[in-house]
Amino acid sequence: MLEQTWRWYGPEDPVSLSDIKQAGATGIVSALHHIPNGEIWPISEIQKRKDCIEEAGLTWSVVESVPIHESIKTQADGYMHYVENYKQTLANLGSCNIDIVCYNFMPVLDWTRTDLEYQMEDGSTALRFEAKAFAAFELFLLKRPNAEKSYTEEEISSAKTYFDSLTKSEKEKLTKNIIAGLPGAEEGYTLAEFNSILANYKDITPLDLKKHLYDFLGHIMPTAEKAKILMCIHPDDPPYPILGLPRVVSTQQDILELYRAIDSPNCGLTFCTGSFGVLENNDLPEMVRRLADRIHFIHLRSTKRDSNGNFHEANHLEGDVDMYAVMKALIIEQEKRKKVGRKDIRMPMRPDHGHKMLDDLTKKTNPGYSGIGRLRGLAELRGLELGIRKSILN
Ligand code: DNO
Repeated sequence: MLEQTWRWYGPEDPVSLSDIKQAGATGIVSALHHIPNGEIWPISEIQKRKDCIEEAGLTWSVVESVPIHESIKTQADGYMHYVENYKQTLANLGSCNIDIVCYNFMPVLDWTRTDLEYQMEDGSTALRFEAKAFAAFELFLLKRPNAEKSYTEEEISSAKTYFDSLTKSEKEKLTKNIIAGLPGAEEGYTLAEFNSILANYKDITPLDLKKHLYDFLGHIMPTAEKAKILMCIHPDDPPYPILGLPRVVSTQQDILELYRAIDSPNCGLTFCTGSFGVLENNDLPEMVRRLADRIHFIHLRSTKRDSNGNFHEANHLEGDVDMYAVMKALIIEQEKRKKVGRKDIRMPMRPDHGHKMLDDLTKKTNPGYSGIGRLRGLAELRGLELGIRKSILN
């Protein structure tokens, strides 16, 4: 079976290690969120988190994420200092036998949603990205210079109608949802800070950003190899440009180019079906097959998109993702690895996000990271995997 893992934000997470154990996961996905982005993670702090996970009878399977400092993405003056710190953090993680590290290369914002409590028909709530709400934010709340160039007349007028219908507190909520930092994003911003941070990218083209990514990986890969760490980049979420920012990790082509540019098995991918799945042209099962040998970590969730550029997070086995075909391709890859004697046969997967449902609805939870919603996701995915395995391998 794929290793069943679960994201845990540390001792402050409202979902406890004991809850996670009862959900049936064995591996933990965690990060030292209390250490500011760009600083070295000391061995003592890594070991402390590891001990705490192991005392609960679980293992620390993946680090998600060691975040990349903004100045590395823009190659601002002095960025090599942060590259050196990153290398030291990897060496420290390696010395504690942590062997998989997830990261992303999204400018400014990690993942983006406009609505964190979108009402589903069954009474649960989901995360949603609504195009006109996002347009209303950047055109009329953020007032980003030149933002109107990213939209048609029609989109601008529908965003304006939407904006005018919002109350003051709804406007504040929308702003907060977008820029205050969703769980796992190491940075949050105020509206005032935001435009100036975006401006750092005004002369950076997608090609430049790609080069910055490859430069960064070129610098750190020898350390990752020596520390026996598999690096796995997480795709852009959503997988298309927003806020006029460049995006370089959205498609199969992007990943193939990355594999080619950094020709090391330690330079791999977090295959996130929810992020890639928002683009209709991303053929997910085909992507698993093409990119398989360097998939080091897997996020499984499904999104449902519509023709207006909106999407919400569906139940794990519903929505647009053909989870059956994705799972089958992953199982085939795992069996292949076993056959050829590869060491990286764990292939950790986690149920990514989940609805707020049942008792989640009355609790404070990290958006997307509710206990029961993810438990449902994991249970369904585990069943799917078991069914496919029995039918193709026996
Ligand atoms: C959202 C997550 C992301 C992810 C980072 C990886 O739920 O999938 O925050 O952790 O992009 O660096």
